[in-house]
Amino acid sequence: MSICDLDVMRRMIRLCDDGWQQGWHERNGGNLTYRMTEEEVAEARPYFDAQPRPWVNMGVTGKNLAGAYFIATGSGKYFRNVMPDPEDSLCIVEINGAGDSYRIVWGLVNGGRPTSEFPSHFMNHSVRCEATGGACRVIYHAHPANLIAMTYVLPLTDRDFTRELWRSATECPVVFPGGVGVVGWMVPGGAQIALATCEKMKEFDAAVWAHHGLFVSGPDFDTAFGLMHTIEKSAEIWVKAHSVGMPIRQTIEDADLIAIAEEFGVSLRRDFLGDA
Ligand code: 2HA
Ligand code: ZN
Repeated sequence: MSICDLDVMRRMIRLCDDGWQQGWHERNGGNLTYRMTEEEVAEARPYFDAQPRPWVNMGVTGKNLAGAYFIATGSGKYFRNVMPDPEDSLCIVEINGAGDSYRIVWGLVNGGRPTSEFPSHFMNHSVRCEATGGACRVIYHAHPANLIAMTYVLPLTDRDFTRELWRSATECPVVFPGGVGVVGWMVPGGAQIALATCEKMKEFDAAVWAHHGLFVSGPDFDTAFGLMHTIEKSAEIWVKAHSVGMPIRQTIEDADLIAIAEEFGVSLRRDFLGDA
């Protein structure tokens, strides 16, 4: 028995491998963090290092995450290597009582630190945790190519992306009835993109990063991966339909979207329906 046999670790590792298999994680692209339950921390604690590594200030504060534990991918680590070598690629970090620093308690056995986007993930966990009454546990960032391609040709608005994605596959309005937010191009890894993403994540559970990728959140690994997968699948259909060289002849109309929402008992963002 090793820590990697724990159910929570197996799910974390599986998502990393699934994302790699999808082609969303070239080189060290993408990052994943998971906020552990108390039971999961108790199960993992026997495997923690005898001596935790030093506290590192994050430059951001999340009061509601004081004392939380996260499993995180490592900075510069490759999703491709997570399944064969999780101890080298992943870590568990503990957040201090002030909610402004972390320390590594397990993993990254060959050195390193959590993902370069950790402050961004941490702030988004704080926002999503608040917005969902504690339900949100996963923040996942990937580089899905079709969605990125859309950011070169569509206006970078929440409404434009949401409408095009909803209309590109019938399941979309059911899977993300709240729509998606869009963040304009920014330097990755910094405070500015973290803040801009947080603003979107107060309203949406997914945020498109122009010319870069997608940020999603969810209560568990399956839901977060499923959201990434559904959005990218829809983007792929959109790109294909717009690439075959024939005009778009028909689509899912607003009345159809409303009918889907009624049938499945979800409420679509009304300001994304009808004429702008
Ligand atoms: O981890 O994807 O946005 C590498 C990245 C940064
Ligand atoms: Zn990225």
